[in-house]
Amino acid sequence: MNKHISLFGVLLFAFILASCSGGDDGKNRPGNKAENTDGLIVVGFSQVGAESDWRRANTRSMRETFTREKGYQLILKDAQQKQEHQVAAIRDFIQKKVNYIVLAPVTEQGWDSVLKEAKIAGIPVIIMDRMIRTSDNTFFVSWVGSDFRKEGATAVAWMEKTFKNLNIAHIQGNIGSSAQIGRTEGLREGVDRNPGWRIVVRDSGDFTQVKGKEIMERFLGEYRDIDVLYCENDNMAFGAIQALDEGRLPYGASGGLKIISFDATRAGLEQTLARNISYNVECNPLHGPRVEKIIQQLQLGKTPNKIAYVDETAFSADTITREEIDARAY
Ligand code: GYE
Repeated sequence: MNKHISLFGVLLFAFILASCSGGDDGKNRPGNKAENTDGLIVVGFSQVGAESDWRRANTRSMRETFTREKGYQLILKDAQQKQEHQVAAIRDFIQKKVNYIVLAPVTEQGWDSVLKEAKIAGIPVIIMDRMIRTSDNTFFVSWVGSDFRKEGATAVAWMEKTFKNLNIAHIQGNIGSSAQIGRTEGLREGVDRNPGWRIVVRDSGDFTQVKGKEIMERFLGEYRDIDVLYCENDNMAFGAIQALDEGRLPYGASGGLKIISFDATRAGLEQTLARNISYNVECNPLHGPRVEKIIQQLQLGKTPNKIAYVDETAFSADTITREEIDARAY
């Protein structure tokens, strides 16, 4: 009898163990020392592109973090701002049986099927920078990035301190990306609250300098009575500045049209110190060490935070200092 009980006990224990490791969560959190034949942890990284200074700093941060010396093999694929390239990259990572997939998604929607494939393959997915919308929250283990709506609200709070009546020109980032959605949402809330504010022209410049210039040229052809340009990243602001220079329209913190920008990259802050950009809201791209921390937690079988926002600040042309720019890591 005793023998039977203990045999039953062993079987039950084995069953519980098997069901724990076979569960969906177990698949997404290996908790093992997954590594390639050289003993390196293989990380497949699908990057949006190289559209901006922010993006290039983000790529650099990932490359500097995931080095062979530190025990990683980084496979980086640049999607040139195309979601279909990202989907293909993720499928390739699955085939290569990488240990982790890091995705910086170009847009929020459209990831369900490919992430399901990663989940079935048992490869944990970490989302970095922009967010995704999925039908199943277990398609990714963790996300780290910025609170884009808060960034928009920060810019709007500055506008509210400064202006009552406003004609606003709005250059948006990639439509459908979290950075665009949040920053646009922040502005929309400001316009809703302030009866004297009007958005007079709006278009998307895909976060690039070339498009920022093109759009600003067109705006100026249509409408010259603009008080504020709300520009959703530094590079598009650089393009807009070129167009303003060529169109000979006064702008800057000392008089004329005011430019608000996002990212606060070193080049963006130079333009802020020069008083060309009046207000620049920080967006921090140095996610490499943050993603590494998540991977290290997973390696130890720990559960990282599902969502982690980065702390950010903002810089005004009236208060920024040379020291702040020189201390900037990107
Ligand atoms: O603001 C922009 C880049 O997703 C936060 O993408 C990122 C944005 C950033 O191209 O410069």
